[in-house]
Amino acid sequence: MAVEETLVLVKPDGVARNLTGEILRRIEAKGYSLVDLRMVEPDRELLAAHYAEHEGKPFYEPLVEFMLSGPVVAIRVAGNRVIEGFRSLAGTTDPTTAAPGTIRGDFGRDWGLKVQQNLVHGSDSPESASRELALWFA
Ligand code: DAT
Ligand code: MG
Repeated sequence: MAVEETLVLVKPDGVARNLTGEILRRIEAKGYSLVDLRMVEPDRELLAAHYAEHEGKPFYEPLVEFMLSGPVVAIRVAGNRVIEGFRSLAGTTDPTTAAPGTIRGDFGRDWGLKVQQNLVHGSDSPESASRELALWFA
C-alpha cells in the first residue's frame, strides 16, 4: 500500500497535561514521520466541520466545548498504513477500557464528564484523513 497521511490531534487535555512530547515520541518510535505540526486554537466553525459526523449526538456539545477549552496540537503524520497504525497506538475511544500500552490506555481515564477526554484524535479512514488534513492545515 502507498504511503498514507493522517491527522493526529493532541487534544486540550493532552496539551494541558504536558503529554505532547510523549505522544510525538510514540509516533516517531513506531517509525512514522512528522510532516507538519502546528499549535491551534480552533474556533467553533472548524470544530463543527471536523466533528460533523457526530452532530446531534448527546456528547456533541460537550465535545465541542472541550475542544474549545485550550490549544490543540495538529500533526500531519505519514507512513504506510499510518491511519490504522495511529488508531492502534491511540487505543479505543473509551480511555477506561483502552488497552494498557496505548496512549489512551496509559494516560486516560474517566473524569465523570459528559464527554470522554481521551487525549488524542486520529483520522479513521483515507477519506476522513484527506478531509480533516484540509481543515486543519488549510
Ligand atoms: P474516536 O475519537 O475514537 O474516533 P469517535 O469519533 O466515535 O471516537 O468520537 C469522537 C470523540 O467524541 C471521542 O474521541 C470522544 C467523544 N465520544 C465518543 N463517544 C462518546 C460517548 N459515548 N460518550 C462520551 N464521549 C464520547
Ligand atoms: Mg473518530
